[in-house]
This record gives sequence, C-alpha cells and structure tokens, in this order.
Amino acid sequence: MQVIATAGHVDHGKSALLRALTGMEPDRWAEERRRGMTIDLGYVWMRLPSGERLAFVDVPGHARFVPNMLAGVGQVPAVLFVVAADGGWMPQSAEHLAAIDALGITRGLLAVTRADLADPSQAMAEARQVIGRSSLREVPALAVSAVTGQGVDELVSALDLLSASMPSPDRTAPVRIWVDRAFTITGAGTVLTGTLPAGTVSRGDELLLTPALRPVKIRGLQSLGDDAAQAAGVARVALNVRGAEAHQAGRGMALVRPGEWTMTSVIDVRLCGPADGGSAGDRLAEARLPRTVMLHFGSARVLTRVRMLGADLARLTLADALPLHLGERVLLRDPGAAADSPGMTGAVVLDVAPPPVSRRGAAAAAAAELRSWPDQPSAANLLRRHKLIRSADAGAMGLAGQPAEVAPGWLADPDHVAELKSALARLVAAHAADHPLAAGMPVDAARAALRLPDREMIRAIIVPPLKLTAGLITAARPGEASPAGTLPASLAGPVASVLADLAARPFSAPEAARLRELGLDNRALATAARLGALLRIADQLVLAPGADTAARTVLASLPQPFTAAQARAALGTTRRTLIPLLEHLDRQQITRRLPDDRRVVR
Ligand SMILES: Nc1nc2c(ncn2[C@@H]2O[C@H](COP(=O)(O)OP(=O)(O)OP(=O)(O)O)[C@@H](O)[C@H]2O)c(=O)[nH]1
Ligand SMILES: [Mg+2]
Repeated sequence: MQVIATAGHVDHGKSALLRALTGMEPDRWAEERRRGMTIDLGYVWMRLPSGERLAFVDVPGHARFVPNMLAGVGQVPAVLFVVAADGGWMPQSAEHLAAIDALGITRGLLAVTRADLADPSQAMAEARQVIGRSSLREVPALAVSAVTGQGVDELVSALDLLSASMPSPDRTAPVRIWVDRAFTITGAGTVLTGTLPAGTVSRGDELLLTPALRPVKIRGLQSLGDDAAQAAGVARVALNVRGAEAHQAGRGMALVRPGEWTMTSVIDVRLCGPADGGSAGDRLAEARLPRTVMLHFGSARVLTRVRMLGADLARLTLADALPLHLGERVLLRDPGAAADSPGMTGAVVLDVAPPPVSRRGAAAAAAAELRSWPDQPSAANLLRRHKLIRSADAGAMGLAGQPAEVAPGWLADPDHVAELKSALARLVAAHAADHPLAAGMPVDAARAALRLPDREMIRAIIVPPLKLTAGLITAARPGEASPAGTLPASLAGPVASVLADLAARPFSAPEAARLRELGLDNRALATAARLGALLRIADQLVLAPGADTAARTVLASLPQPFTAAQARAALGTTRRTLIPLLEHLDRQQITRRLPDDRRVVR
C-alpha cells in the first residue's frame, strides 16, 4: 500500500476527483456535503491496476483550514496536486505548495481538473512552472474531468507508476503513528486512525500515546476496512485500543513504540533554504522567523518559541513535547505572515536533546558547532557535542550507525575518553599525595570528581598504570618510595614538631601562632601537604596524614546521621578544627551532609 495526499485551492475539484477515482466519499461530514466543501481530512482508497492499493488523504483547500491540510500532508510521502482548468494558480495553490516544499516532499502528480469547463493548457503550463521550482520538481501532469471521466484512466496509470516508484519502507523501522481521528465504536471501544509510514504493528502490541505516554494495547486492527492481525508501513490503520478513551486521544498525538523515539520539547534545527537553489541565506534573511511560530509535524501543531543561534540555525522550544528523531523535517508557520507570503519554512532537526545556551556566547558557540553538521547528523557529530550518550538514548534519537560502546550501555566521544583517562590519572596521583596512608582512591570519589554518570564508565577509563582493586584505584608502581620521604630538610624539623603536637590530640589542629613560631607559612604547609607529610584541611589548618581515615572510624561508630556537636565530642576537638574537618570529609566523600546539616558516613 502507498498513501498520498491531495493538495490545491478550494473548490478546484480534489474531492470530486477522488470520488471519480475510488467511488468512495472523502467528505465524511454531513456539513461538508451540504456546503460542498471539505473542512477536515477525508480518507478513501482504490486498487491500482498493478494490484497495489493506494490510500488517499483528502485535504481541505479553504484558507481557514490550512492547519487541517498540514496535518494531512504531514504524514505522507507524496501528493496529488490539483489545479482547476478554469481557476488557474490561486493563493492556496501557492500556500499548499509552500507547505509541500517546506516539508521537502519530492514525489507527486499534477492533475488539472474541471478540464470539461475550460481549456486546461494555460493552467497546466503555469502550475508546472511553479511546481518545478519546489521540492516536487518536474511532475507528470494530466488534464482530467471528474464529470466526463476525461483523463481519469490516464491518471490511474500515472498513479500506478508513481506508487511503483515509491520506496517500500523498512518493516522493522521504529513505529510512530500520528493520530488523525479518535472515536468510540459501541461494543468495540476506542478506535484511533492514522498513517503508519514504516515499521510493523500487530494485534497485542503495547504502544504509548504521546505526549502523556499513556500505555495502550492494540486489541484489534483494520487497514482500509479489512481486519488484519498485522500491518506494515506504508499503511492507513484503524486501531482498536485498550487503555485510552476516545476523549483522551486526538489529532496531534502519536502512538509510539516504547524506547524508539525521543520525547522532546527543545530542539536545535537548521532552517531549510528553497528547493530552487539560490542562497539559503538570502531567502532566510528576507523571511526571518518571528519569535513565536506554529510548528507542524505529523498531525501535530505546537506553539513554538524561536531563538536564532546563527544565520540559519535556531533553538526551538515547543509548548508540548513531540516524539522526534534526528534528521526529521518539521514545518514552521508564521500565523501572522503577510497575505502574499505563505510564511512557511522547513527545518531539519539536528539535536533532540541540546545542551543549554544560557551562558554568554553559548548560542554563537552552538551555531559554530552545528554549522558543519549534515542534515542527518552522525554519531560522531552528536558525541562530540554531548561527550557521553547512553546507547538506549542514541537509539531513541534515531541515530543511525552507532559506534561501539565504550562501556556497557554507553557511547562516548573518543577525545573525551582520552581526556577522562588523563584526568583520572591526575586525580589518582593527587589523591595519593594528599593521602599517603590511603590504599588508593575510592572509585566513587573518582566517579564523582569526574562527574561520570555511571560506575561502568569509570571502569572503562581505568587503564594501566591505573588499576582497580577492592573499590580503590591505584597507580600501580611497585616499590615506589613514599613521597613523604622527599620532604626538604628545612621542613622536616617543623613538620615533626607539628606531628608531635598532634600525637596527643589528633583532631586539634595547631593554632596559627604555633605554625608561625615553627616557620610554617602557607607555602611551606602546601609543600608539606603535597608531599603527604601533613594533611591540610584548610589554609592554616593541618592534621597528621591519615587523620581523615581515623576520623572516619570514630564517626562511623556514632549513631547515623550525627550532628556536628556529636562529632565534636567524639573527636575531642573544637569547632575551629571540626567544621573544616567535616567539610574536608564531605569533599573526600567520606561523609555526606544532609539538608538538615547532620551527616552520615558513606
Ligand atoms: N464540471 C466539473 N465540475 C467539477 C469537476 N471537479 C469538481 N467539480 C465541481 O467543483 C466543485 C468543487 O469540487 P470539490 O471536489 O468539492 O472541490 P475541492 O477541491 O474538494 O474543494 P475543497 O475541498 O473545499 O477545497 C463541485 O461543485 C464539483 O462538482 C470537474 O472535473 N468538472
Ligand atoms: Mg474537497
């Protein structure tokens, strides 16, 4: 099956032509038939001579119903463009073509209708010329009459050729069905209809209804009026679902397979230039987007805030989240555009989870980075920007060709991994210098210091000479002398005096006056600390190396969580040392401070 939408100005004969082709009535509403005008989308189908079935989404031509037209054309890969022989090219001909162009639809046919009422040649020549400058380019064109039947057989043959030229989508592709109708059938329950562009749905499948991600189960399935156990895209489907009432569902929502799409309300996009070449910059400079636009995608339309990042790059903030993939093309419409301009721009999605651009210069930096990206961003593009991405998230972004995981469940930018490895080596060396008595750096402390989201990631960057034993990371250099041994002679005496002072009261740091008396200024203290001869918990506060580990043992014996007063009593110290010591322990991830200021030993 293939699905194709109509397009064209009001009263140019779209619905009449579908009636002539299919024998079915596309105008579903009594009001539409009474007024002789399509208001909402209609759905009819036919069997082509090749045996293939072709479904049509009939759209309204009236200017007031452009949003409905966009919901119809937003789901299909091809259009049947209708221009009346006696009407010629009209405002909604132009507006519909602008929408098709913005969405980047490349397949279609031109039918010049009402050919029994006027010579079609002029309307045809004009339409072909304008359409030729759009994404549709050269299209087959035929003169037809729904009344006399002139040209209808030729149109059927042309539709057969068009249908045969359309690709058969991947049956295993992610599933997303934009809902175009939701209603209740007595005895059966909720029915949702839409176009399945690719992938397969089966009776019994569990899908999620966006944006609330309400789980629904497919109880029954019909395609073009026939019951089926399964449907593969492209297909029109009517799904009888359990889990949602008809009033809870509606046009603009989508049924998606869990984990296959990113629900997002912030995206980075590249605005698309015109199909007829020229410089994209020219056209965009002239059609600068307003701050607020309506974003149309699938059957959805969402109020959207625009922040330009660069000439043709923008950050869009959507009022409601949509299920999107990278590289998809959305349509931005300026509802206040001047009458002579359709105010429609296509935009291709470059990032579905972009980092914030609140810092000064962040927008320009984002534009500089995105500028070089292709319309279908690669894993390398995304990883360079995000550094780390969960494999599952990459799948939900629609990232094709995922690289190998660096750790179970994680993809990473190779440069970032190299940076992480050297940062870890530096951390472990610094930790060893600060804690000469410690057996190694706790793996969780390293993970926190590098802000890694997962323990698996830290394991992946522990490479020789680093090694992981019993939760501690060490730089394995057997036989290496203790760094404390290298203390300069000028410091050895004073440091020994400090350690002697501390022997009796290990958690009472020597007073500043005492340090001055010993000639230990800030620089000397820093050197001693770096060499592991002293533990420096604040500028003028030093304890013996290992005092933090000793404090941990004392604090661990307290009822958890404990207060500062309890810690002070247990450690036999004063607030002068206690508070910097506790803060040091927090930083070392030995203790954790709770919101009520109590602490626990980790
Ligand atoms: N003589 C003649 N009349 C036609 C032909 N096609 C359509 N009509 C008439 O033109 C009028 C409009 O036709 P529709 O098919 O409703 O037009 P439409 O494009 O679907 O209009 P909207 O859906 O409102 O945009 C109707 O009165 C039709 O009977 C044709 O080939 N010949
Ligand atoms: Mg109609």
